[in-house]
Amino acid sequence: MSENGKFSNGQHTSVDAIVIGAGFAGLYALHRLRSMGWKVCVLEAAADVGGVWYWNRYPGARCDVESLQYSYSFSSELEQEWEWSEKYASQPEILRYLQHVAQRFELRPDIQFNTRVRAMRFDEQCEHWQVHTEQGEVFDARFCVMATGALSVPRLPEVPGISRFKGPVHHTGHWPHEGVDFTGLRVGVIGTGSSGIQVIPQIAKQALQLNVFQRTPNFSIPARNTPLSHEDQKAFKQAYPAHRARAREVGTLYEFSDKKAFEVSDQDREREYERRWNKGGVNFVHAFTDLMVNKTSNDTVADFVRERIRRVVHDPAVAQALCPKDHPLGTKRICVDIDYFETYNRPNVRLVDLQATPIESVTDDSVWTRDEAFPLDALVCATGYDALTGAVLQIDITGRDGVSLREQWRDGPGTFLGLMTVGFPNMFIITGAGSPSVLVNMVVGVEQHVDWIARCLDDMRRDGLSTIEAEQSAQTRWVTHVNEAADKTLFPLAKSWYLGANVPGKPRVFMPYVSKIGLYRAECDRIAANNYEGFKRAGLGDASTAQSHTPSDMAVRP
Ligand code: N01
Repeated sequence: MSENGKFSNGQHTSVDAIVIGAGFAGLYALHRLRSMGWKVCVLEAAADVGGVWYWNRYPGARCDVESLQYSYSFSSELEQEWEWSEKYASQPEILRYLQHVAQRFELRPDIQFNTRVRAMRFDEQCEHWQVHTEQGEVFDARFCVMATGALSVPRLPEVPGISRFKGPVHHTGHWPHEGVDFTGLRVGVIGTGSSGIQVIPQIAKQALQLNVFQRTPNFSIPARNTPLSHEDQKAFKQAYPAHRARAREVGTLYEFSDKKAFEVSDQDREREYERRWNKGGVNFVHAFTDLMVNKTSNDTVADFVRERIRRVVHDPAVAQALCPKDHPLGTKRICVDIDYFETYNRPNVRLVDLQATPIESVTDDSVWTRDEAFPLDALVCATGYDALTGAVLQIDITGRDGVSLREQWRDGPGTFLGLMTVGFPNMFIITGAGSPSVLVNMVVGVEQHVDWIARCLDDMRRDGLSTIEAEQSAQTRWVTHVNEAADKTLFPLAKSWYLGANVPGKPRVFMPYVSKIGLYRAECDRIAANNYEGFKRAGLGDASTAQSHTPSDMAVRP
């Protein structure tokens, strides 16, 4: 890289692989590919590493996977030396961790920051990708790795007049770096998903008045966050090899049950929910094996949580409005909170139930529902993301025969293994639609994808090949398999972002692959070992070779 922090100095730059994004996925992709001798450059829109953890600086932001697990496993030195301060790490701590990783593995020299990719074109003649940035630079590489994140394109609510609001409007996914002081202000928060549920208790402590505009109530489980002592960590770290090996099979080390909900007595079931509720976290949804596949079983756990909400929230009408009713528990990403429901007992917090009185407009100083005006000084939108496909489709990508990815995915993302899509050779997507992705610990998913890509590139180099691309028949079968896997569960019953339901006009396709990551990993490895069955691989100018692929019989488990 040149002295001004740029690769290209305004000129055309050629490398072996371009990685787009410097979050968990991009950093590991750079480290892994570079260590195999590839010349790699990372293009990152932000001014530093971190991905979502760079942007999501809202108060209360923290991960709902335990910090000792939400971390890289590729370096035993790294996992031993880094000390986490809490069971669930806060955003600043995760960002510091990723900055440390960048420093420790000397990644920054190969990352160009403040560089947003605008377009990508596959040049069929030389079988290279040309990558165009918003600043007009052009990068060129045989391989492209989309490490663009599953939840990285924030969405503002489609509320008439929101642009007229005179006060500040902050999206949780794009929070000001200098922080926001809400002291003495009348604040409105729109959205009660994972981000809203984290930010609301924090703003409530500062604001003069907080109005929470809730369209759909969500299930949330107390985090029971605690500081992590050195001794706690030491014990876990000593067993890291075994923990990581297990995580590669199951994603996150939850306490998995081996019983169905009705295999135990009503009292024992209640006791188990109670025990897990007191322990806290996502572990709660693994109380019984059939909670995600049997609606009657799921009703028992949903009733338990609704009862807890009623116990915590003093005003029965508010408690009732906070009780989720329209989807089974866990079919939208379960939320994990610190004092969320308790916050509604504060005198300065009011729940505005948009199902009773929808937002009609925003004026320069107020949010208007059908029944009332809410004068506000600041507005916070915790209104989510264009998930899984948003970041990839934000880039104007053109593959073989001038086909645009936006056009190809008009009816939903088609991928083979979630890793590649037909007609876009040498373009890999990390934790994209069609892979377990957001349904598992993202770091485990990221490492699995990067390792597979690294092996794939190495095999191509060994075999003297220049292109790899998904084969249509394999992709069609994979998409069918992913849909069937989701249909065996309760997931499709929720209007969730997993399904694209939060973005008007987005095709309703269940995007993540519901599978244990170990089974998915085995399938990816089997395909690679079987001469990349289902992919076409070719040398420059060669006739392509394709292998037929049928998904092996993979058990489905959320
Ligand atoms: O976004 P969401 P998020 N008018 O899409 C509401 C991860 N994450 O940023 O449900 C009114 O879940 C919308 O209402 P409805 C995690 O995977 C993890 O909270 O569409 N309301 C909903 O309440 C998570 O699932 C962590 O009716 C509107 C909310 O906005 C994912 O990111 C922390 C509206 C959006 O919820 C996304 O979470 C944070 C409108 N026009 C995030 N439009 C942790 O690890 C939208 N809404 C803890």
